[in-house]
Amino acid sequence: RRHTLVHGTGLLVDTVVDEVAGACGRYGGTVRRVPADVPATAPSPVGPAGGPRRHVPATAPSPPGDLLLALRDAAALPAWARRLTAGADGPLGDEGFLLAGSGDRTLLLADAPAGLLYGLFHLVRLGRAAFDARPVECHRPALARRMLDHWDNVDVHPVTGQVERGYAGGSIFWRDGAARGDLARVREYGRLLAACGVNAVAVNNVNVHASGARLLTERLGDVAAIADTLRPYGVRVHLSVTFAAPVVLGGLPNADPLDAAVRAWWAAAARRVYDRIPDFGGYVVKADSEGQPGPFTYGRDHADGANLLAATLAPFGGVVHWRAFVYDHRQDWRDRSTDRARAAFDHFTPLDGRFRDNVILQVKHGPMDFQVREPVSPVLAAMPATRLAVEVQVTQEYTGQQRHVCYLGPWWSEILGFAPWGPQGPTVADVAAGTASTRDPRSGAGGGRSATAGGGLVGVSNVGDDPFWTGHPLAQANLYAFGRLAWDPGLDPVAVLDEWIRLTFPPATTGDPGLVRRTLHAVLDGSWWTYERYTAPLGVGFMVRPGHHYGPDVDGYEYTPWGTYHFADRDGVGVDRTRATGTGFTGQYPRPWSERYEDLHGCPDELLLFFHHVPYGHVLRSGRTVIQHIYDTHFAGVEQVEAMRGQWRRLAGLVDPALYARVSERLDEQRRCAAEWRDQVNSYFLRKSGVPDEHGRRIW
Ligand code: BDP
Repeated sequence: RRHTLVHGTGLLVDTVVDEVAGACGRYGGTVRRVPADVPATAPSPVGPAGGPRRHVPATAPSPPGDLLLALRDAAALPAWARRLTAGADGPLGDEGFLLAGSGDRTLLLADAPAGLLYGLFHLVRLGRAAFDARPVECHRPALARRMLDHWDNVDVHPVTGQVERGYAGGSIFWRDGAARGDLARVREYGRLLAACGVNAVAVNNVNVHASGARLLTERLGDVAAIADTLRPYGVRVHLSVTFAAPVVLGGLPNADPLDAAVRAWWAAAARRVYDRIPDFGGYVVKADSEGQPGPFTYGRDHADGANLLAATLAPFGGVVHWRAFVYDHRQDWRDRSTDRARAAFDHFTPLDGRFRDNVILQVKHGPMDFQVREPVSPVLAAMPATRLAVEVQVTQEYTGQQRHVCYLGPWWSEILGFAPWGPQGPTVADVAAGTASTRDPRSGAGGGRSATAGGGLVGVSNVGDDPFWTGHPLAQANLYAFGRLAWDPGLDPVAVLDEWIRLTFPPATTGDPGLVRRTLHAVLDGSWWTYERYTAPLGVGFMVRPGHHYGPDVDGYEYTPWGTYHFADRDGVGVDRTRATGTGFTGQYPRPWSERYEDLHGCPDELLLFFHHVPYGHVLRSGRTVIQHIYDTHFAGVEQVEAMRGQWRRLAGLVDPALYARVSERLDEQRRCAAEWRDQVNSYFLRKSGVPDEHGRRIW
């Protein structure tokens, strides 16, 4: 029950006032709004600025504020606020904020409106503790770009449906080829994103089908409506565009990036977009990949393609997210050059230094495709003169499709914390932040100009129109963790999960808060490792059913042209990617990792089969043989899922019944599917190898 004073003007400050007013409606307290040019010390009452706002009562004389949310460039702060912030003069940036409290009074200060908004959600996260006496603390996002890509089709696509790789119902943006008439859900989504720290979305699928393509031209009004809805929460809208747009939309004979008519077409398109959406974020492009058109058709390279689009967006401050997921999906394994893991590096590293400043090369975190375990992509350590974004998959295409519990925070935290140049050097998070070369000159070596800023973190969204947003209610934790780790990659993923639990199951709304919290941790904390145990072993990946990618099919992709193989035979398993005898992929890493991965005995166990083909009797660093590891982990994984089910049952009657039922039903499916994985993988390897389980357990 606070008396809040909000000091500042602007759309996002309006949102802050609305949010506080909403809280006052629920919990009591008052909120007053002071325009930026009126001193915060002005006597009350001051009515709400910027026209009447929904929840803000026309203020009667009100008590002095004990919570002040203020823009630093606003008129003079009261003396108590100046005292609290003495010594904290550094810039907070576009999105940062400062929090300080005397016990009686709390101050949240920002340099820009977005900072106030993020600061407000920080207060919400802290709960009552936000109002304790506290020394000044400054918060600034480590990554400037924190983006979710929606693979939403504007129409329902005959093969991939409404949301490609979506497991949470239909699109929140689109229905029947147009924007949904009622965008109330989109506004709620904006709020959810701001609360997690996300500041950008791409609203349509990277595989751009006909109606998705038209968003750039005749359906631009739909995009503008979504942008208007998300703007109050500081979220900028981006569009996936097809590289063939000048042909399919503009009727030109080609889309050659060096053709003057093509350039003129893209320039006009950009002008039209910015006329309608002045803060439009930019484009996302999947080119020359899995059937999408691209510059290769015209004998041009990806720098030619990306720079063409970037040049047209630059005058308006837009960027191009150009995806590095480029490989030939129509080839079989012929020789070392056809290793799919090598493809992004081989295509893109020769282009380092050639991309414009407003091109962001968006690199999947691993060299293959969002598997439950992969090494970090070597591209992230090889393009010092290019802005790089790291792309992760929040939607659980390969991690249980939101039918399985799989909390991905620990996995992303490991990726972001990986140090490609060795433990003393910069991390993947530094690369995404654009600070790698300033942290360690080695990473800048060999490059031309250095990247002016990082490309940030991008996630493929897991959200749909499902009442729980994410299908599996516990998959919301992944959305939350994505945003929080993008803001601060150094956060402990278990602590982030704890935040999510407290916010999602507020103690006052559950039967036994301590038990609820312990149980959710027991179910979620280790769930990524559990998923890994019962699926493809030791980093080898895939083994999923072709097409939809749910459930096991050990040889499903083994003899197809997609480039995802395990090479199991009667003697052994794994992909030889060494320089000595294999594809040479290990040579794409800088030292020390090139050497560690190359060395059979130095390679981390969990990635062994990604880098090496070994006999079943090969002894891991853990002391177990590969074959026994496969059996043991698959039995253990299923047992852990059974334990998760037992833990969850303790919450019957303690949490929302609909949520309880949804999670229970999904845990049953997870148990069934995990056993299917165990039985197929174990029996496959028993039959191939002929080596029995040393514990004599029954294998299918
Ligand atoms: C793969 C998905 C496919 C996507 C592709 C991509 O199976 O649906 O189009 O990634 O990232 O993992 O473009």
